[in-house]
Amino acid sequence: MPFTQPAPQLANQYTDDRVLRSYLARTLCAGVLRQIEPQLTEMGELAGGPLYGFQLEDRFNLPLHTPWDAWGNRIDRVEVSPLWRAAEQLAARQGLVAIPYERANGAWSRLHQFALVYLFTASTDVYNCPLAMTDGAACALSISGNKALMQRALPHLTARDPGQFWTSGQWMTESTGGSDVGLTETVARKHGDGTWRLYGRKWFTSAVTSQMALTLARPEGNPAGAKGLALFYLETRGADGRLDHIVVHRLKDKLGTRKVPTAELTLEGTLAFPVHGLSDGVKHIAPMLNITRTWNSVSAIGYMRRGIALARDYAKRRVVFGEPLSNKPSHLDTLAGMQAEFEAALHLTFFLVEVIGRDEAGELAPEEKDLLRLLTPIVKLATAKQCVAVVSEALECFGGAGYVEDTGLPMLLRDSQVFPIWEGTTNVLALDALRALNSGAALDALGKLLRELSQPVTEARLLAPARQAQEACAKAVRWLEGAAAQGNDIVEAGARRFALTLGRSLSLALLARHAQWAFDVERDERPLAATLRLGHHGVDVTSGEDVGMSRSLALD
Ligand code: MFK
Repeated sequence: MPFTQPAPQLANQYTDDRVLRSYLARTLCAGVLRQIEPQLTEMGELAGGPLYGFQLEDRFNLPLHTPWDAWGNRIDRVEVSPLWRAAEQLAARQGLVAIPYERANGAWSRLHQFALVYLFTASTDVYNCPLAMTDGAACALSISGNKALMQRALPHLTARDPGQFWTSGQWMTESTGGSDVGLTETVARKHGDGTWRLYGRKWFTSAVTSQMALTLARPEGNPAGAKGLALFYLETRGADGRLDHIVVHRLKDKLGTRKVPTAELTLEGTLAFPVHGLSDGVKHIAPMLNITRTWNSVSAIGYMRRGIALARDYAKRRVVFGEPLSNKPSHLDTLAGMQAEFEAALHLTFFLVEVIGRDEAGELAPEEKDLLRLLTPIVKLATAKQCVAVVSEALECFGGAGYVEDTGLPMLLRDSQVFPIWEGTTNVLALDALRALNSGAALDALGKLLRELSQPVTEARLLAPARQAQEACAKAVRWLEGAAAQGNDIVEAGARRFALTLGRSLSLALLARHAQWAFDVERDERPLAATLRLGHHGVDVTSGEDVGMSRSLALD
């Protein structure tokens, strides 16, 4: 018989996840953990078993757009894959959007939700995208004060009954650009009957199958720029079930997220309702962006974990040069490096989730609100970059098999590559982080947090990384002060490295704090090893003198 290689297998993705379980054991009180653990176990079983198998079988089922019916009627039917249909049912039943709005566990409800999302995400081919936008829309509507729209949409967006559940789109991107949203060309026209109707072309509308969308448009006569835009709510279909003056031109042919039906479409007089006044649309959609950016971070750690889980299992099954890969020191060192980045990213992301949960429960002090505004972009940009690096490394752990489509592995990398791009690229988010500094209040809060995180750290081997985190952050702040004196170009040029340093420093501090706890309580030195390794990878990427020479290096 010729040799055949056993394929990698996934165990229960919750019970097998030391890092998540240890984090939850430290963070949650025993009662809450006891209450949510059966659901986490169930989701972990699905994610590592039936859903994973379904995902591999569903590989060729891309969304299908049928513009016309046989008789020449424009229908723009979009069908999604069987896995996506199942994922929607599952997501609704498990309350993946509903949980933080039901708030059964108070400030911990966000953690409950996102722990489930983290387990769900890598087995459902980016169904997290419509869920993220649905959660973002529910959040933006909840704080809009628009009672009519809240009463109309929130019961659907947060429904657990799949028959009642709606998803929402977030239609921002136009061909003028996904970053500079103030250039939006879509116009909102008030008709004689008092209704608002939208006219314009949306260039990148993810999950066009959604029942509603939040979108930006410029009421006629408003000035150019972001302030002149307004936030509108629309329902995609009229009472007759047909698309409401929306023409879908085509679905995008993308590198990854290929199951997501992302469309180019034109609004040709679609009925819409202002959510919150007739200006400041970017400001009013920002709460949605902050939630979708958090989903992005949670999804990034979910994909890192998936790559590592598969690579780890495979290392025990793959025999080379006379022994399993799991006996090879060079391979183990590679896996350990990936694991350290993942553990840091997980603690960073779930820290953000904790703060959001406390914010929604009304528990944040004003300076913590400033910190939250800063955390969202830095966690998103740092984890997205880590995810691409870790998942790329995971593919390499399989050698040639990692490059072959029917292993399901290349798809992981293609899907991961979206995390630094959508919901704001690394540079756009770095500039957002600068805006979030709020005259230094957020940086003061971050410095205070880093000091607090270092206080419980007493184990001798953890002292240096805890100090390293504080020093790197302090150095970044000094860099910013110096750069500000040299002018805005220097600040902008160094913004990415500044923001990455803040994100990585905080993740190191969080990891060290957790490592101390795991060392004391669980007698586990693995988080300590992850902390030391991350410290060696480095967290300080602050700019030096070279930053002023970027232009000539980049272009000449
Ligand atoms: C897996 C999970 C993810 C799945 C989701 C997939 C969905 C994909 C489909 C998409 O929609 S992707 C497109 C996502 N697009 C973006 O993320 C936009 C990226 N660009 C930015 O974020 C720019 O920074 C921004 C458009 C916000 C900049 O625009 P402007 O015109 O320069 O606005 P400005 O002046 O900075 O901000 C306007 C107001 O909003 C300000 O408030 P004030 O008017 O009171 O001064 C800002 O403070 C506020 N603001 C902006 N960003 C904010 C914010 N407030 C809170 N949080 C933020 N993040």
